[in-house]
Amino acid sequence: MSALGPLQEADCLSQADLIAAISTAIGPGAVGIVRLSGQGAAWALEKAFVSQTSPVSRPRSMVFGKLVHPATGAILDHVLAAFFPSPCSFTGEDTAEIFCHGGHTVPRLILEAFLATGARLANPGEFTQRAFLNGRLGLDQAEAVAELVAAQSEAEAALATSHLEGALSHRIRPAMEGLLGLKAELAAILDFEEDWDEAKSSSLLAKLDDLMAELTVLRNIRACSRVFRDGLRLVLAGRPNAGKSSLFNALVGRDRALVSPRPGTTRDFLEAAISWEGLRVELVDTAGLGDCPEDELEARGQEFARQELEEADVVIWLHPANAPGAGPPPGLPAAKVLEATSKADLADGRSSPERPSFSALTGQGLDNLKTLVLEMAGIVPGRQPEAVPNLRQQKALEECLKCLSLARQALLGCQPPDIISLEIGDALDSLGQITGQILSEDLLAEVFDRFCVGK
Ligand SMILES: Nc1nc2c(ncn2[C@@H]2O[C@H](COP(=O)(O)OP(=O)(O)OP(=O)(O)O)[C@@H](O)[C@H]2O)c(=O)[nH]1
Ligand SMILES: [Mg+2]
Repeated sequence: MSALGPLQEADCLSQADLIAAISTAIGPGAVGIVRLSGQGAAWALEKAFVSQTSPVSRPRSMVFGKLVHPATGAILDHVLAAFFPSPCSFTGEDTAEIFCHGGHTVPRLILEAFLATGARLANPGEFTQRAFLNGRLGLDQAEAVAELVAAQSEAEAALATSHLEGALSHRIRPAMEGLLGLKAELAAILDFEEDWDEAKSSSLLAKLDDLMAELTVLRNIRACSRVFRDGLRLVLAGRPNAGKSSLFNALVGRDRALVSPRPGTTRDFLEAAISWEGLRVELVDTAGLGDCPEDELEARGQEFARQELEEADVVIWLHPANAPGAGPPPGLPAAKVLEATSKADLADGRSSPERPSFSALTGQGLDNLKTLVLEMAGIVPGRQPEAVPNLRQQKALEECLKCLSLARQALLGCQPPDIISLEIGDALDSLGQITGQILSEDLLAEVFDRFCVGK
């Protein structure tokens, strides 16, 4: 197994057919980018781009010129073009990029001009897929490209960038090398009939345990760091009239939810995304959970609220200072509930001193509430993990650990070395699915179908 490194200039890639796509979002915008990659990119560029100097003769430089339709000769736009010869391009193939005016029409006309030269429309993620297949990126790094494009907060973007740097495979590769070492030791026992004694087996067991511990740490990261990937779901709950919608509005910074002195105002739940310390927080306002709902609608609202309590990462349970009521429903894990006193401006010395208090009306105590929520979610501002597996990678890690515990059992049960080696081989295959060293059509589709066209 060798680490995937950047290709050397001398490496020659066989190039796939020519693909083209608009790489920027469609809609009003100053600049649009149309991208071409594959065999014949230089030819297609020279057919449709007219300038004093050919970008093909000045690789990796921006050249100003006119983009014309190759069949009609109609001038479509004044553009900048750049040519990146294989293998030193994003995809590893000959690539051309056209920087044109943005909007709904010009990029599309330019794309059509290239399709007229014989290029075909790229599939979703096909540029990144080619970069991966040509060894420019590991599979985990290719997935990081999609994560970066989809990032909705600074925290998600920082994590995706660290994945793009290869943070995940940097943690997985040493484990893969360790497992290959174990396989080699087992093969030596088989091939050279080395002694298969207790000393040998306990030395293998110690090494296997170390590798399993390493991988278990990585497997467990997701559970405690998921919020950096997926954002934090913060649910505001309490009895009717507790001040949930007022807190929701205060945190969102505008009047988004209806507020009224009449209990039972909120029925449907309301969601809004806000950013705290660069972290995406999905804020949810819910219907009040009273003793007995007055009608069918209130009952359904309460059902929604209970569902939201289940799905929350953190729940703020509000006790109004002027009418303290019951706590959260039983069964809700205490570790995710922050009980707080609302309407602190009406306190009259009645609020419980152990609970944090705030007033949505005056803004008093809101900063403290935010700090407490972040603490409960285990978030230390500025300290976030470098690698958090996505769901696909997590599944592969779980599978790998399952195979390794089978190998461990086989080792403890004094099974023949080839049985143990088989399990370790399966564990290696699971890790290889994270880095992309083990590939299948299904795996490629699972990863790249989630991309957008042009990436
Ligand atoms: N003085 C004071 N009044 C508040 C405060 N927060 C909410 N209220 C009042 O309390 C009443 C209920 O507020 P809401 O925010 O609608 O309460 P809710 O929990 O969303 O109520 P339901 O949706 O009916 O369950 C309104 O009259 C608000 O003006 C506060 O911090 N101070
Ligand atoms: Mg409400």
